[in-house]
Amino acid sequence: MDPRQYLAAPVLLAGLFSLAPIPSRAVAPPANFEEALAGTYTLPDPLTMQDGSPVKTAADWTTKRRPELLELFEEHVYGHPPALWGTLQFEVLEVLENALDGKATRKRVRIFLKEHPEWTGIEVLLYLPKTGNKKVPCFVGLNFNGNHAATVEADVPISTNWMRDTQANPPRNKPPQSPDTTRGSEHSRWLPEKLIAAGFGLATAYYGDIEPDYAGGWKVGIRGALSPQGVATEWKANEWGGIGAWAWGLSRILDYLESDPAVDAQKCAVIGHSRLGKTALWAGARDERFSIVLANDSGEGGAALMRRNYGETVAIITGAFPHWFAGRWSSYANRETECPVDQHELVALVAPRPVAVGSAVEDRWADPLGEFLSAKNAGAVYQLFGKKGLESELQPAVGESIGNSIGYHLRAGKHDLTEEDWGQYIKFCARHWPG
Ligand code: GTR
Repeated sequence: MDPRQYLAAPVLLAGLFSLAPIPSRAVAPPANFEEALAGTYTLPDPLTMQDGSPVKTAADWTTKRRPELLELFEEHVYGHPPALWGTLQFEVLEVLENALDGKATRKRVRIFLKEHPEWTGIEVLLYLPKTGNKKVPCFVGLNFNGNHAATVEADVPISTNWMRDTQANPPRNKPPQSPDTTRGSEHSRWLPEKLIAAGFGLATAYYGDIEPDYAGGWKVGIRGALSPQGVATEWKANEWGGIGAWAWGLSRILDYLESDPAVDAQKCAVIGHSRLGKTALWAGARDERFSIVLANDSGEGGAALMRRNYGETVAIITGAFPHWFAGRWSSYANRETECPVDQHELVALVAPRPVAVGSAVEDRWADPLGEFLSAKNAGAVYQLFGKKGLESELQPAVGESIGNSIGYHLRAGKHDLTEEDWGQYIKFCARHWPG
């Protein structure tokens, strides 16, 4: 699907909220790709509380500003998730000791809620290198096309859940596909063999297990299940959207990993690409058990600064994908400066844990410079902890990475999660997880 199809999409939810006198059907201006027209802006200061008082110490950040910013991101961008979900249960469906030519143990685990059988749960595909009794560090990420697409192994069952049809615009609810066409189709984004060889485990799950990615998908996903009104729910402007739901799912996968004695749950890095890069960043910002956060080509609503007018904008993304966010975020279409937060503060919410942002040069829709500037401007918070962010004022050369506790790399090529990106993320994690 080409998101540019949505350039003139109306912002349906704008005007529902009385935050400002905005038109009820704001139209998204076309995306700008001229750096000279990206506009000027002043970023909100992560080190100033909303009442104007300064954030001077790491303790001020941890006890006051971090909770305040999390609340602001929930209220204005991603929505509040529910506080309770009942009893989480795990069912180990398979343990295969000789996966990936004998180099890995493969597990399949179903995560579900005892009190909500109407939600079918999350099936996790877990590959772990053979390390004897040594617990292994793990990458944790959601995939776009089903677990059978993330691997070339022929005996990983094909997902029977809703699939996104990338040919259709808008995406339609597609019946399960034949294994012949989708098995391994996302292998190049997950490369379990490479991760295993580097000594890492991989836990991946299909994002559609948590909530199918279309406007009414919540009705059969976790949001519908957990809402007291079920499918009759009328979402309030500050309640969670799809990204909030998928991020919730990532935390439930981590709940399972904490219970698996083969996994080093102190070394679990959350990773995602594109809309799932936005999701990984939000999950990692909220859930401090993720010890490293990796956001690949995450763009608008991810690492890219919303105040920069370059590539996808709030108006465009909330017009095309209103179900991803809290309804309120669409009210900032064409008036981003009114939003109390910007995305460098989302990156900063990971502090003091390491966070890496990856961009691709040709991925102009995601605004690579905006992703860099966000990572750069999160640095002030890391400094409170005596940690270094990006010391350079400039993006690195293509193919290079920079940074310390905040990492950034710029890859040649298009919007994708590639072997080169993985090389950068493996290097970043190995540096922060010595031993
Ligand atoms: C696009 C959207 C981007 C990005 C991408 C993806 O259509 O405009 O923000 O999320 O989808 O997830 O593939």
